[in-house]
Amino acid sequence: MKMTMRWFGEQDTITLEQIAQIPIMRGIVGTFEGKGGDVVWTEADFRAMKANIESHGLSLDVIESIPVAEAIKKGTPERDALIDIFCESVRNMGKAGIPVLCYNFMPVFDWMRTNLHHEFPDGSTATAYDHQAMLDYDLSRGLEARVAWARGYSGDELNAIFNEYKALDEEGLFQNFAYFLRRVVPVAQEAGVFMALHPDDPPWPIFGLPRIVRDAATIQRILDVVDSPHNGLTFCTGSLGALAANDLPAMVRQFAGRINFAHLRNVELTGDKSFVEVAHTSAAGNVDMPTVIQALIDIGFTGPVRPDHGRMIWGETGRIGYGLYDRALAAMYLHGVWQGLKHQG
Ligand code: DNO
Repeated sequence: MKMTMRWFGEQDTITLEQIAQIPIMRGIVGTFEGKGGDVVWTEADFRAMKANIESHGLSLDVIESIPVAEAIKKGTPERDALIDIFCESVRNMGKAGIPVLCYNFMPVFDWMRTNLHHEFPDGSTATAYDHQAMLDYDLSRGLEARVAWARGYSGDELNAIFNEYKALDEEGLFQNFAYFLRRVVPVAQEAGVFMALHPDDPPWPIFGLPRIVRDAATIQRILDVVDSPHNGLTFCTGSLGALAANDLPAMVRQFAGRINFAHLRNVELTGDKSFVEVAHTSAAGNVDMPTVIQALIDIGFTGPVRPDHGRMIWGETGRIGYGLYDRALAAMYLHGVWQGLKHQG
């Protein structure tokens, strides 16, 4: 296992110096924030990011994410040109020597929460998702930007989006995903890049848009489209842990050899399709972290791992889920559990 931390680039208020001061931190999960999947991400840009990170004694292990254009998910005629662009970016990652690409295939919206400031009795805050609150939104009034969304949407925009996706059911989305994988995975393989699909978050449809990466069966079907370690997974315990039926250690074992990256975080389930993000420690929520880590050790996982969404603690303000303090605590916790279990084994 190699401990890494997500860093959003120069505009991140958290610096590489700060990250490098976390004792066990070895790598960075980087991105070019705001850059779309409709332009080629160049080798020169990747190399510049890598050199900057390496000058702080860290390595650039993962790009999270190159966005997959909506036309690819919808399967409209422009998709071929956009897949070519995606492939070119993957080739450039390979040339720059960056081994893992985390990406997702969620229509339109990335991770979604209904409350960005859930307050715990100790005064810390985190995000929460309540399905009923989601269903109660009056979408005709639009939606403000959410955690991973660069912007909000007006009621008219939402209406247009839902119309464009109206004809697409889960099977249609799967077929479009399979088309994408058959084109991209061979390129990734040649480039030496390991694709790492992020599960849907939350792992069920929102706003009636299909979502298809949620449990062992749906993931297995996607991995089987192209049977290659380059067609792999980001094992995200927070996303998959939001479904109580998901047996996380069993899933780790099932996907041995196909897990290219791990996001380790915890959620507390608060009802049907409802949860709160909590501290990473086992006692704080429903994810039993040592059993997941034990499973990763058992399958011989040596890839990058990162703490995921943290709480806001000690008065920190900033990017929700991506403050420094709680993620640094989490990294130390995850490392400690890992080291302890390895020495026992
Ligand atoms: C949230 C992240 C996701 C993830 C993308 C991967 O913090 O885990 O936004 O980066 O879904 O493409």
